[in-house]
Amino acid sequence: MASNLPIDGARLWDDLMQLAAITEPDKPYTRRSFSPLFDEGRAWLRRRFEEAGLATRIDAAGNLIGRRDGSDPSLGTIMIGSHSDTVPSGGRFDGIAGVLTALEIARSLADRGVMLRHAIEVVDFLAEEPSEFGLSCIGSRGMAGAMEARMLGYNDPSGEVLAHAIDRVGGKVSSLTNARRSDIAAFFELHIEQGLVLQDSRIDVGIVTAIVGITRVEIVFRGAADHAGTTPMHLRRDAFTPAAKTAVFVDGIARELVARGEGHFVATIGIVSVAPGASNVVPQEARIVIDARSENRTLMDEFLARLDAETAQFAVDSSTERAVFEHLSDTSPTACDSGLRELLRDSANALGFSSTDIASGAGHDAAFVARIAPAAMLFIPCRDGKSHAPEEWAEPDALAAGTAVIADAVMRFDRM
Ligand code: HGY
Ligand code: MN
Ligand code: MN
Ligand code: MN
Repeated sequence: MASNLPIDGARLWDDLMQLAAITEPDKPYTRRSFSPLFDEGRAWLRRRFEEAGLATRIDAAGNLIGRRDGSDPSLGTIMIGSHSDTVPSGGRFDGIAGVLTALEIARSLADRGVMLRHAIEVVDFLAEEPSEFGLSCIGSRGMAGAMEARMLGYNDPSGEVLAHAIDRVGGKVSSLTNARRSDIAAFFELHIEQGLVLQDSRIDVGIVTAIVGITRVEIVFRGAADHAGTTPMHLRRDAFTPAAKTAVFVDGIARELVARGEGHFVATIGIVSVAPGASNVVPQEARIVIDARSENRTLMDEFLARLDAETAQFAVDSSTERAVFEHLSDTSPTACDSGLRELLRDSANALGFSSTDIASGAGHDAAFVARIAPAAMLFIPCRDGKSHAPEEWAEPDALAAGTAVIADAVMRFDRM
């Protein structure tokens, strides 16, 4: 039996388009974490949270949280949320769909004067996308007590240190050590699928089984700047050569691991920089960041070991130095809570929506929240599986349907 918490799909859609419009005008849709546009988006969200009667704050990890107390404080908190930052030239749904559907649920409760037994919190997690500091899921990592001291020392190209940036957006790094939450009874995150399964199978919602493990490795090769015209090939210490060999190696080993059929494996080199960066200067330094993902930890460990061995050899072969080989971050595969998945399935059925189990090849804040609370994710279809690009699109009805399913599951959980 559906719990019938009506969702105002038009209000939700209007909010989404308004927040999405806060973007770098010449690179839609870009609202990078820690940027002035991110702050503008946060200010917009905070106003919306407050209009919905939520007690709003920024926690020590820099997460924006809106809270509506429950009737029984002993029962803890039902948390719903996602992130409002984007990748460069990203889309209008990745992240903010999950924040705004959470807000819509809180608003629907407020509109009807419904007080749940649990408190409910709407969350915009800080910097879910890999930030300019090289780290992703900064806010959820902090909330889960998983922020390592070394990470707070990471800096961005401007030289700002992450600890300073978190404080700058309202966090309090000095209190991070006791930021780990223990009161969250359940966490739900709605997200676009960022894949083709739901669209191709014409299924309304995806109930996420597990979230892929992600390891990001930074490698810097250092050689010697030389004249491109007068330096003979055998005398060069070209830093880009080992970097280029690494790119070919990573592509090859990823395909080899996939061919074994022991689970999902992907590897991407999305960041490449060369210094000094002139066509007539032999590169002195080359920096790459590798993003590798798998739900099979053994495959990941083999990849990392071979990457270490091969790139060390590439440096020797090109008379350069592998100056940096650092695991910027490393998360293992995360299973979503089976009880909450069951609730989502019951809610989808009760509301007449088709559903399927689905694994997530994308990383999400839920993977960190799962370290401190039962966590579940609901996917809605996105057109042609496209995401991390301006063409990203989801239908208003799909957004409303996903919100209704989570709202129903929240009401069911609250009554358990
Ligand atoms: O990169 C990811 O998987 C997510 O979109 N942050
Ligand atoms: Mn993303
Ligand atoms: Mn996302
Ligand atoms: Mn996420």
